[in-house]
Amino acid sequence: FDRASEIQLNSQVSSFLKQPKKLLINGKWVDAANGKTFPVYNPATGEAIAQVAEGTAEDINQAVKAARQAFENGPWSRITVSDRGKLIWKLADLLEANLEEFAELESIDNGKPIGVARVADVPLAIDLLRYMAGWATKIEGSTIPISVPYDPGSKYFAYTQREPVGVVGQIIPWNFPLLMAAWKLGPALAAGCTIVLKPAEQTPLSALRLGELICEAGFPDGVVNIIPGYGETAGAALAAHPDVDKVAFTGSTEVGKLIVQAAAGNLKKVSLELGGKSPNIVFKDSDLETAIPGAANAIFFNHGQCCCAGSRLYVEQSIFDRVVEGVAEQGKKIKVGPGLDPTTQMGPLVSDEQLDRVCGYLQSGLSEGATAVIGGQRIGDKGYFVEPTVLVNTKQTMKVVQEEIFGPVVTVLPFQEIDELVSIANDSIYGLAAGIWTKDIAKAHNIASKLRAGTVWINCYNIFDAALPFGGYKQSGWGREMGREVLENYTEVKSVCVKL
Ligand code: TXE
Repeated sequence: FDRASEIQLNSQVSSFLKQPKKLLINGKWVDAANGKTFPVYNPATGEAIAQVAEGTAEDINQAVKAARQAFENGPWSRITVSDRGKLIWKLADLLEANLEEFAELESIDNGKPIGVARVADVPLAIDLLRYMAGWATKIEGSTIPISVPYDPGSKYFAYTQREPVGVVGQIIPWNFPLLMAAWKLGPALAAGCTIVLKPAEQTPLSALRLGELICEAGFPDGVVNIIPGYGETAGAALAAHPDVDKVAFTGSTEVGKLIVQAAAGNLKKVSLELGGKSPNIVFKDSDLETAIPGAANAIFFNHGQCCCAGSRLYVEQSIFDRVVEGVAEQGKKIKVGPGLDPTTQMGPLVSDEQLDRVCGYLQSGLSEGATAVIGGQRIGDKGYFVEPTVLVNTKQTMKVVQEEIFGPVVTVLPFQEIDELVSIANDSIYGLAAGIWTKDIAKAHNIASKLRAGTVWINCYNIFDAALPFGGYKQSGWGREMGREVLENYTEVKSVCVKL
């Protein structure tokens, strides 16, 4: 841990960190209207690594104005769908050409292991952009036969077309900073929208670097505007802005509710990807060789800072001890360290605030009678490291079982009957994801159909593809990211009816 500040940065990353970090408005990099900046920290050391222009309501106004102008009058409003797709593809190529730089930037800003950013965050962002580039030319309407009872004998030709929803505000979190930017920008651009993106204040760096690539790719001015800043100021102004047609948000359920209220002013469209407390279920007939590492990966991947983390592990009674021991064994083996150390498997949490939140949950669980088989504490006093933790002796009603911890903490509970299992698995305000481990395929499908979750993984976990929709039931959100479904978020349907 002590070596964290000594790790050498790649030269592109060091030179990027040294440049001033401004706002991208109408194709130009500008200072914040109030001239202020805010610090960004390396979570492995707690040291400030950059100062970033702090966008507020005034900057959001300017950015929305630019996005409106680009949507209505600029070259983007006349571009062919094919050229739209080519620009998105070009952005993906530029990202690929700079993969190593982005992996490092993501690691130093968010804390995640560089090896993970290199094979997951950046490649998934590239794939998503390419997948969405393909959709630009395939957003179709349909022709619809109609009969009009009060106009007998007349003939009509009716069709629908999908049009871009307009100016879109996008507010993203810090757990996958680049990937969340790609998830949001890709479909909005494919649909022909213009965008004001607000990255999370903890992790704005990769979005700003992506902004440079957006300019380099040749997107017209004003199509993508990037305004780093705080949620309560820049984010709230974007969600409430009367000239924004749609807001897309990923973050906490609590803020998701504020977004809905803010959006009510002009009834802008809203899509939300919020928290989760996903059940991961291991049956006695599962292949434990894969189920045990799978259950460990479901919670420990990205330090548990995943909205779909398999944070409630339910294990069939007869194999409970074996699975607990196995998952604990896996957790113990994880090498925790600074993200830039190539041997690190788990980095620090993103911020001191998250560290406090996760430690608060650990204390709450332990004081209510839970036992930590492994972990349960912060590691050291520098950086925001927490031990991988497995909690047993928990009860369904405890806070640690009901609330999203967003850290490397799994609670394990035994079950005996399938009906009881389904009811405790669904006993959550959330409904984002779930996992099932069994060799009995009929049982797997049967339970999958009963779980109130937007994604169910069977004999696997954390599997993502740009083509596979992702999103939540219940308080985990509205709408879907990725796949064909996400395009619904960014298009309006127009019905056109012609009397022949
Ligand atoms: O999230 P926030 P925080 C959950 C997770 C975590 C908790 C808190 O449980 O522990 O949320 O994290 C912007 N109007 N998730 O506080 O505040 C903010 O600037 C408009 C789950 O970091 O929701 C950032 O860009 N915007 C999650 C974004 O919202 C506002 C990922 C997310 O921050 C705003 C992150 C406001 N009033 C946290 N307030 C997931 N679904 O993956 C904040 N923001």
